[in-house]
Amino acid sequence: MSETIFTKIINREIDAEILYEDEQALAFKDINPQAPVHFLVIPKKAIATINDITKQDRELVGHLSVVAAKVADEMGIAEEGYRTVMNCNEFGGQSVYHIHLHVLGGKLLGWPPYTDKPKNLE
Ligand code: DGP
Repeated sequence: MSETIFTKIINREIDAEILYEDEQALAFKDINPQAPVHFLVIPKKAIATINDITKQDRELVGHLSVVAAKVADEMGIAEEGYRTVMNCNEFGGQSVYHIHLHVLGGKLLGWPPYTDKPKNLE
């Protein structure tokens, strides 16, 4: 798999506003926030998409949610609530091919996420 911008953030080759780090994961602010609080939680292991997650990654992927909740609490959004999203491939809106959990909060969020309602769902 080719290296993504997130590997460069892990390796401190480019800057990011890092909120949390441990041996397995990193959390940092999204460069293009879609909510008052928007950060990403990534595994240090480079896994391209959700489709590439293996059974061996189960604990690691679960750990991302543990980190998300811890940082959400530290950012003051835990009680009111927030959303976690992991996009997959083109239709899921994925642009960086290193899995990442978006954590969005600080405001009442809308649902559903698409803007053009599919015809079969009108
Ligand atoms: P996705 O579309 O789900 O693959 O989300 C990728 C997110 O990554 C997007 O919300 C913007 C963020 N992002 C892309 N490049 C950078 C970067 O260099 N630094 C930071 N902090 N975030 C980035």
